Amino acid sequence: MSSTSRRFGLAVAQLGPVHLANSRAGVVARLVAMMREARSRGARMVVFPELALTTFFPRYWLPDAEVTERFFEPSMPSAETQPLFDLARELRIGFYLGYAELTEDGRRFNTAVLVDDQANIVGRYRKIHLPGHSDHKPEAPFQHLEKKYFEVGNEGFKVWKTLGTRIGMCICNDRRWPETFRVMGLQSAELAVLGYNTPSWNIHWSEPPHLRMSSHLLSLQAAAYQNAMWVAASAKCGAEDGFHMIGGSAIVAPSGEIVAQAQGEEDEVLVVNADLALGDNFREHVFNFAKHRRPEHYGLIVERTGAGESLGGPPLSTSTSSLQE
Ligand code: CDV
Repeated sequence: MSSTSRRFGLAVAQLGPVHLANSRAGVVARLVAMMREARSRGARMVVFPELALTTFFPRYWLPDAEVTERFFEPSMPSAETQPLFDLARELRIGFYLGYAELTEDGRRFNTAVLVDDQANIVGRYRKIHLPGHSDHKPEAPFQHLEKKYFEVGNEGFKVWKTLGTRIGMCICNDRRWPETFRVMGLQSAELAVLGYNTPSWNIHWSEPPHLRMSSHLLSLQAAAYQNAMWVAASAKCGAEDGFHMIGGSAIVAPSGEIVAQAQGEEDEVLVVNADLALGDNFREHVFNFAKHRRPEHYGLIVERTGAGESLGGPPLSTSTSSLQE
């Protein structure tokens, strides 16, 4: 039996390039315009990108003090981001915003906040899966210094009851890890929201560029389907000072189907009148966790970080089994 529909106006605001020379005030003006558009098209919530207020600075090797000074936010809201909060309260719309967080005691996180339709910050998420490296790679065309500029998030994957639903947050690289969404699913999330900055080129190996888009969409679709939740993902994209990042902002239904996808690499708003009840059938049947999950067989997921020896049969290092072929 299918449940009665529960509609939720869900918007993703993709952001085109933000160059080093662009001011925060200019970026916030673009976000404000997209928030207005999202609301006028019926959205209850709008999802903005990861590190939305500045260029994607982890591509630059710079002195730590300069990075902290130029790119991090010591408070949220701040004078520059206050217009977003004011408009959210006026229009009665919630939002997700990614930014570089500097804590009072000087710690740095890649963070997102969840803001309700009265402009209260109701949730905070600090990015857990930090990609890239911490050393300087002068031979690479650009850097990916998230491991240098941020600490690993220390607050876990939570789900917030707000805006009439249950919302989980994550950031960019987290979307490639199934654990991210399963932990949200186990807290009955109906919607997962995230922002991302995905460079079109992989500096570690010559990955064909088209795979960047396909693995991005594949990750969102698998996450949505396997956890019976809506997934909304917002890119910062296009060429920032010549460094290209993929677009492909998308809203995915609990069926795993993409129901909206950005057409270009500029500022663009997607809105879907999402039926939150669509997830119920999946939660009650194929992904009825209480009925079908077998955690007694999943121990390795929390016991091991890297891949190791097989639990049965000869050690992999000496085995001649088909596993090695
Ligand atoms: N900002 C990111 O986390 N970017 C990564 C890239 C480096 C692969 C991503 O997963 O999209």
